[in-house]
Amino acid sequence: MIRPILIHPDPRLKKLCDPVTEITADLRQLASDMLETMYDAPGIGLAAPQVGVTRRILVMDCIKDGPPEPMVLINPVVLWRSEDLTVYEEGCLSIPDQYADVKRPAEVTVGWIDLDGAEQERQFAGLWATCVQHEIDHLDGRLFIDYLGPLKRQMITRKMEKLKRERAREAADAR
Ligand code: K2U
Ligand code: ZN
Repeated sequence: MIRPILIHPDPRLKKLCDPVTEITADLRQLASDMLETMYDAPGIGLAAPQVGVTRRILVMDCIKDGPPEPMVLINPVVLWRSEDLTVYEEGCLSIPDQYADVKRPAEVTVGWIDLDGAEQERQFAGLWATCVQHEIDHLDGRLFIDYLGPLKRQMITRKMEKLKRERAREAADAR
């Protein structure tokens, strides 16, 4: 099912998420819900804390045109980062309609456990590299605005607080 995406500021988005210790039916349902929620947003990545679950699992599908390539990464770890950096104008489903340039290593090698419990390792480049680093940051309670200067971060946070007040008022009026 599609789950609501938390909007910044929210303490659950700043938490260091807990490692997954067992792959259960509930975890599989969470992964399925996260993929459904990501495609619906639409987005190309989503981390569990964004749907209020502070556990180390993320989903990704950075394929634009062509058959979808959904990935589920459990307890992901960055094993290697390139020296080269790239800048990408990032957004975040938890910080809607705000974009800023973020500099990150151009390529990363990530190790993780898949839904079958098997260990995986892959080197990512391009948008996949940006996305996987953005999502792993979520598992460490880090948002792309944490890479910005304090004034720009504060301006974006103020906008999100206003948005949340407006959404709360709309919800109250709808009742
Ligand atoms: O984690 C999220 O909030 C989903 C992010 C993932 C992402 C952020 C920046 C750069 C790459 C991935 C996005 O909101 S998904 C939306 C999107 C779509 C196409 C390109 C970039 C971002
Ligand atoms: Zn995000």
